[in-house]
Amino acid sequence: MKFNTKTIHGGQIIDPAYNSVMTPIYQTSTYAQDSPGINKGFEYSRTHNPTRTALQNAFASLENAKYGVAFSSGLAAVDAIIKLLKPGDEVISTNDLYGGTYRLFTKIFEKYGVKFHFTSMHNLEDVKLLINQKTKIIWAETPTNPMINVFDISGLAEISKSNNLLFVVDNTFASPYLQNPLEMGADVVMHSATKYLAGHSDVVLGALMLNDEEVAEKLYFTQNASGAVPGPQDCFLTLRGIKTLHVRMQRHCENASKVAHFLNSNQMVEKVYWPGLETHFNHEVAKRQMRNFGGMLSFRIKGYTKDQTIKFLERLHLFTLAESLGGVESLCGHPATMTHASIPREEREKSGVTDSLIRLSVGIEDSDDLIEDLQNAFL
Ligand code: P1T
Repeated sequence: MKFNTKTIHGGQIIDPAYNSVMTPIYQTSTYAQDSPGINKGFEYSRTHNPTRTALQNAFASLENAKYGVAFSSGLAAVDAIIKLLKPGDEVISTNDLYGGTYRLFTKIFEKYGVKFHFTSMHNLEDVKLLINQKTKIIWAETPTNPMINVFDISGLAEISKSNNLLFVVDNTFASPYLQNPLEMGADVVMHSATKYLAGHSDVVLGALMLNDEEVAEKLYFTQNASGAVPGPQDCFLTLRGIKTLHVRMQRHCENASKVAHFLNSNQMVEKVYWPGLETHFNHEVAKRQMRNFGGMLSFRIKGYTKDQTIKFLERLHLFTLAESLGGVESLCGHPATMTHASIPREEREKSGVTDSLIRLSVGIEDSDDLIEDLQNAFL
């Protein structure tokens, strides 16, 4: 089945109860049993829920994985992965990553004795140098949030394999439409399904996709034992969103390309970070491992201070100033004070997240209107 068909049918069955074409919202916490343990496979909705099962099957299908695991948020999915570890274990992570992931790693899991190393993954040798006996996981975001860096997934997978590590790729910014890390050697793919998968800024939800049965069992165990599960309504909305993923992503990419080229040709703009530009640091890697370049971009305006940058954001109208990304509507953000505020200034500036950085989630509106909105915000 091709990707554009999978978004609509992948892993889905006609619901057996009444042959409904759309998976119903099974809004129930529990299920009647004929006798203790004699039931139709569903006992309690933290453990299993038919709407969630349908969504998990869709997740697996999108990433060509055997298993899909749904969580109540992207961060709950990250949390379940790190809970595979024990005190003393170490993780090597990209130093340019979502601020909430950084906060979870450093403020929650470091307390339990897990150690995190943050590094740029441009140079694979830097990653190798951090590996020791205690290393268990390589954690990569690509493209990264918010610098839109791209890292060589196959190269990292090779390092991971030869050292017996678990290689996890946060594929949120690309979505499965643009790249499938499992096919490039990753062991687990993680998504904040809140973003492109659900696609309409109306759900918070997380996903893990993988092929290894033993790891999958552990993740399903954590899903039930820790209990960070999404409700059936949110599972339904995410399933519904996924059905148009390919159509939305195509337009996101087209619009982002137009916006990136517009900004890139503007005299006032210092730099645009979008992997489709030939000037992008890892344009060649992006061309090789992604099918297109995505709807996320960042940029900075020459000489702008923090105040001027924030004023620019306030002058935008169609781009709504808001956290999050990946919805049909365009959003803009100031990573230094919003999504990445929890990373100490010194740390975030090392990866380029300075006060002049602006992040755009380019939506699927008419690109002329989006460009006009940006044009009007330049003084
Ligand atoms: O918000 P949540 O569904 O818990 O997902 C967390 C998360 C994980 N990974 C990446 C790459 C992310 O971008 C996010 C969430 N990001 C935002 C809310 C944001 O505005 O960047």
